Amino acid sequence: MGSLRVGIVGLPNAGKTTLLNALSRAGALVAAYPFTTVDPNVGVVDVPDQRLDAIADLAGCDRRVPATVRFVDIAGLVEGASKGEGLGNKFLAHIREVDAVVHVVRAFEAPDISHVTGTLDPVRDVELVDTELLLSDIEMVGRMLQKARRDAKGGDRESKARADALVSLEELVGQEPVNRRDLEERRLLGLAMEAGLLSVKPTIIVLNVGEDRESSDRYEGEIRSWAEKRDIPVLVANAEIEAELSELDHEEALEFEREMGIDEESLSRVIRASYEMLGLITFFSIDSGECRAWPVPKGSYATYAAGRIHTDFEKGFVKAEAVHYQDFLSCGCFAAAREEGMLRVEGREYVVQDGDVIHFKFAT
Ligand SMILES: Nc1nc2c(ncn2[C@@H]2O[C@H](COP(=O)(O)OP(=O)(O)O)[C@@H](O)[C@H]2O)c(=O)[nH]1
Ligand SMILES: [Mg+2]
Repeated sequence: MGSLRVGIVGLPNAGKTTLLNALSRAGALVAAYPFTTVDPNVGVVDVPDQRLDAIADLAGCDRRVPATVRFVDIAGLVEGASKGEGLGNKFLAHIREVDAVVHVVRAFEAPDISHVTGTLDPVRDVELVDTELLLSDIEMVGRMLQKARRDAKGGDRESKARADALVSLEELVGQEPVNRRDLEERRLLGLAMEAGLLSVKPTIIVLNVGEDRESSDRYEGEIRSWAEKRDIPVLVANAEIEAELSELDHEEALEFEREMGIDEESLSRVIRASYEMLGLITFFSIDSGECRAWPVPKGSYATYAAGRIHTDFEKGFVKAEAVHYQDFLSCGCFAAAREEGMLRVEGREYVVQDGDVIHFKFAT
């Protein structure tokens, strides 16, 4: 699942890079596992999960491998990006490739850090970015429509149907805000996905607040009422402080958080929300002293899950022995779970559930 990615977008100086740095280190801090940076713009971030520790403690595993989310810092969005301003086209190409979006919005005051739009106004900023993405989508659908019309000229029925569908999609994308439900109802979601429409990608907003509580609360209220109408979740973080905190050791960080009255969960929430946005659930494996959390898309079959661990597991799949982690915790081990009738024997098409602890049997 290493290929699923969350793109971090936002205006320059909104705090994207700061957030990515904080996330990368925070993930490592929470799970005490080294993060890997593939390139400076990409952070592979551990997903904090207390279930992993609980299972590993009980099973006596020394090694714990959490699930990860890959975040990509996508710089270069400015007003006019859809017309190729700034890094516009390059930016838009990168963001089309991600599976979900974290939109960082600046809500911190800092006279020395310039603001591209002049003044602090999170709702205006979020709308500006939103508009660029929308314009770019409209252009994208327009181009696809032109091509479909050309193809349809020959009288080809499929191309004609495609052109008709694109006309409907164009209408829908033109009226903000588009949502997945509308698209699904009108059977246009597949086409929207093919186009990589930005306005349809699962999105959360991270409001990057400063230290002044009063103005933070005000901005938060404004952003929330904007986002609510669009079904976009809002999370609040102070990226700069989080980045500084992530350089301290765990005890120091806790102390500092208490003093500052900071919500220690803010980064974990961003990571978890991103994970869920990607449509991922977690199953666990225990093997030779290693307990591992595996991300799979919701609705995955047991055979697919097996293949995550090893291609041999998928090819030679015989059965999956599964126990929900709560039952695993109450029984203490696989053998006890089997005795108490908690261990389920599942076949190839078993739909893996979030929190399953699974042992695969396979033949070579
Ligand atoms: N005061 C304050 N400064 C911040 C905060 N977040 C980021 N910055 C600073 O703002 C500048 C731009 O941040 P950066 O992460 O590079 O923004 P990007 O352009 O969106 O990647 C840097 O100097 C950061 O240290 C914050 O929450 N509070
Ligand atoms: Mg940056």
